[in-house]
Amino acid sequence: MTSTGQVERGPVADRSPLQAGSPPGQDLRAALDAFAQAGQLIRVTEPIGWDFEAAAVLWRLAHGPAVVFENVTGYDVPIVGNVLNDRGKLAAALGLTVEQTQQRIIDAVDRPYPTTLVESAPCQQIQVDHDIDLLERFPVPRISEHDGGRYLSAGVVVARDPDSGRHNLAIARIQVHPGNRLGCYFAPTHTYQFLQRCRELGRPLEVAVVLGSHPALMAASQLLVPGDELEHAGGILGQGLQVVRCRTVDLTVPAGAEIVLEGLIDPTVAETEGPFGEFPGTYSPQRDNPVIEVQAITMRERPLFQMVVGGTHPEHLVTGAVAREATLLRAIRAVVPGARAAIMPEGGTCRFHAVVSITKRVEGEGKLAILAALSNQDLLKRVVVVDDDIDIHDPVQVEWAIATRMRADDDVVIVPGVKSNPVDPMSRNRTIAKLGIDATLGLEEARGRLPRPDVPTDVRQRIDARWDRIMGRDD
Ligand SMILES: Cc1cc2nc3c(=O)[nH]c(=O)nc-3n(C[C@H](O)[C@H](O)[C@H](O)COP(=O)(O)O)c2cc1C
Ligand SMILES: [Mn+2]
Repeated sequence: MTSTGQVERGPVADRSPLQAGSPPGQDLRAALDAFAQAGQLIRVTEPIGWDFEAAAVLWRLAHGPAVVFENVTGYDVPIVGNVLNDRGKLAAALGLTVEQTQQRIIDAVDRPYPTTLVESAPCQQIQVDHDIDLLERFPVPRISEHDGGRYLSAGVVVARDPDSGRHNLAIARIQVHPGNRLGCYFAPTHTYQFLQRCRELGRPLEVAVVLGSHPALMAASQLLVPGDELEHAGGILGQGLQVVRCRTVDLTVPAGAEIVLEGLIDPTVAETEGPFGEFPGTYSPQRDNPVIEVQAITMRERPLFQMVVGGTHPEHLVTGAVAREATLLRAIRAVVPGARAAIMPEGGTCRFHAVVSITKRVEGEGKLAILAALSNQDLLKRVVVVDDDIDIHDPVQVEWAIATRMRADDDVVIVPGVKSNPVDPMSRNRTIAKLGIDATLGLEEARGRLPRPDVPTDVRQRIDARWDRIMGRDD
């Protein structure tokens, strides 16, 4: 694997704004256009099967371009993947740098944009409300070898809080059975809580599964805040999200979606779902889980079918990372104003580990950042805090900071027995120990210290300017 730093600082991340002066588009097609301009899109015309083959190609291009499979065996619907497999993709779709994107997501939490309701929408060009056989209509892929079946893996589940009425977004794995029944899994976060509330109220939960989304919507779906996530998606886009009313459920969905499945979850029903290859690099077991009964499909005329490769594929990891990193940084900044950036690296599955850089102003801020970070997310169980001269995207620099700025007896914090998340394969009795490493220098130690050994900057620049000649290349 190449170093994460190289991946994230690639040509996509460093692009200047794509459409200076004009707002970015809001749908998957606009994002694909942005990727194409950045040289980050491939259209495959060779026949590719939904049965592991699309996943195999996306694995081979793990951190690479987005892919449109134009010719999927047996279907007239293209598959799209690798839309958010690299932080630079979201940045490119927004016309921002990776650093600006992190700040944009933080701002989106504090400043949601109201949605704009439209009457007619691309996602309702075609409407189907009978003979709903999803496997006949869509090239639903098989992804990992031991998955229990064919899965929608990029479906954003839209639902409303039964009490407040606000809209929530959550990507969930969804197993497609023949006909109109979908098996799905919800960890005990918002959608799960809504379902519990519906059980108390004795009514079904209305849902819409949105397939084919702008990466800003995918990122918004991963926010761990209790706001209206359609409005937060607008905040990330920097413009109000256009939405349209669903036809058979009381929900609104992004007007530019490719495919929308409208349905109900009866909270008293559970059927077999799984196994499914999950982000920790383990399979979730087969269990009795909720079922969505699809009652209507709306879609574009020639829709694109979006997928995310499950398991430790970078798209499953990074899609979950961008919002988590931003809200983590926001929480740390509330107590350590000099917190500069946060990353949840792929080695830690973009969920379990974080690295945070701070400009330390007061002694003890490293430890304070640890405490703020570890309490911010249930999955997060190891955080490393470094000084602002460390590039947190470069695992070698982070390790160097730990090697040269940490004393294990003073700088390590372990909190045992913290409530964990059930998807952590190491949780025991539903708890986990959390680890913090303060790899920042003490203020006194930092004072008067010479910089890291290197040649003088002006000499380096002189040598750079003469480089081709020194290497014997003609100009
Ligand atoms: C590709 C992908 C697949 C996911 N699958 C699931 C899933 O099957 N069940 C689940 O609870 N969360 C899943 N997640 C994580 C949730 O989408 C995420 O935790 C989200 O913030 C939950 O939203 P909520 O807090 O509003 O419920 C997945 C995330 C990604 C990126
Ligand atoms: Mn939520």
